[in-house]
Amino acid sequence: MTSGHSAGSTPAAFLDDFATMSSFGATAAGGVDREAATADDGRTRRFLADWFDRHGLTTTVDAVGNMYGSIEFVPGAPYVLVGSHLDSQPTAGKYDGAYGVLAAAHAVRGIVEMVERGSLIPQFNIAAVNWFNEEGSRFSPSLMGSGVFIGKFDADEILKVTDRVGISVRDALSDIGFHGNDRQPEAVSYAEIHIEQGPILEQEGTTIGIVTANWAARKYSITVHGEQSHTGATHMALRHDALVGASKIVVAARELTQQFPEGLLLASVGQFDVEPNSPIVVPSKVTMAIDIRSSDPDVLEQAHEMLMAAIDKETEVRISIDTSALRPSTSYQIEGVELAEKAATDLGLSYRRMLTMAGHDSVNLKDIVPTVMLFVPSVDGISHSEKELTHDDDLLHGVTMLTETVARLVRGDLESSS
Ligand code: HGY
Ligand code: MN
Ligand code: MN
Repeated sequence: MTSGHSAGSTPAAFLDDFATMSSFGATAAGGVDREAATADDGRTRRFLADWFDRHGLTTTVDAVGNMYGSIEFVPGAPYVLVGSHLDSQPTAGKYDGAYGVLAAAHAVRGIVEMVERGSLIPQFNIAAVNWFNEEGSRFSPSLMGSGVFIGKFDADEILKVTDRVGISVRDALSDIGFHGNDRQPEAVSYAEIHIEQGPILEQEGTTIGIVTANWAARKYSITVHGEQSHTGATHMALRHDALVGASKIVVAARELTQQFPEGLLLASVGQFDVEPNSPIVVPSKVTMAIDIRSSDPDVLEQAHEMLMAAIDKETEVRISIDTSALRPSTSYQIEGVELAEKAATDLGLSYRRMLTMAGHDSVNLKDIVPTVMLFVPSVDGISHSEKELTHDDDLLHGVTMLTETVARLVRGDLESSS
């Protein structure tokens, strides 16, 4: 650990901080397990709040647990926000989200130093952000904190959402001390950096990805209703086996992807709960979550129709669609893409434009302010796995790139280019 204030964002300090951060909720296989508002998420958040404090940033927390580490350069001016998320999937990698939050904190610190040195004249204020529950694994839907920030979700409704054992967002955030009541800062623009979660940058030997648009996605929660009976004593003709019905949907999701050219449609059932889950009982109920995505919105809609047809065909059980959410494919503002391209060129970093397959808080933020989304390479494209890896030099190039991008946003380059 660095000894404290004004340690700034040297490579050693960043890697040291990242190692400390990765120790919270660490798993034996080198990943982390810190779903939203768990005790380990709370520990990581306290580390971040302490970091903000030691580096002269003011920590505030809003009602849905979004954390801001801010500094006001220009009284009353809006904020350039830069962030990502500290929450993880269960048994996940240590980079997804957490890298972007720490990179944001270091970028903000770097910018404070530029302002103090007089090498940057700020037009706006700046804040690093940790958005609550990006992953959506413990509490659904995903992109929750940023969704409230942009006004897509109502904070009071979100606070009532419960996890699978009935704990509400409000109680979980209160338990870890992060159900705040601070005001959300007014945003003027947003930047985020993240691991790619795909293999393209690594395969091409490119250092920085600049995201132009997100893939379209549909997420469904489905309940398959059967009838509970004895596995050893019920005639086959009389069974209404919820697990058989659910299994057909699992296979249908896989087969959907085979109806399109390879790589155009991705689909899986990621969550699956069987009731009562006893060896001698024909299952009465299965709840499951399906995720389908495509770079082509028309393909996604065709796949949606095919999935609905497969569900309608089922006769042994009744299937209800509890929630069905569309995340449309939308573009990041071109002026932000161009700003990032100029920054990468000036830094001498190789870059390319690309799409994001995964969701990010930036997908929400770009609906209200110009937003820049950056990627660094992921080894073998692996993510949502303890095997997730990004090499240290790529992490550090990303921090440099993010800092330069955010410096230009704070300087008002977007406004002067329009
Ligand atoms: O990709 C996802 O949907 C997640 O929110 N990251
Ligand atoms: Mn993420
Ligand atoms: Mn993720």
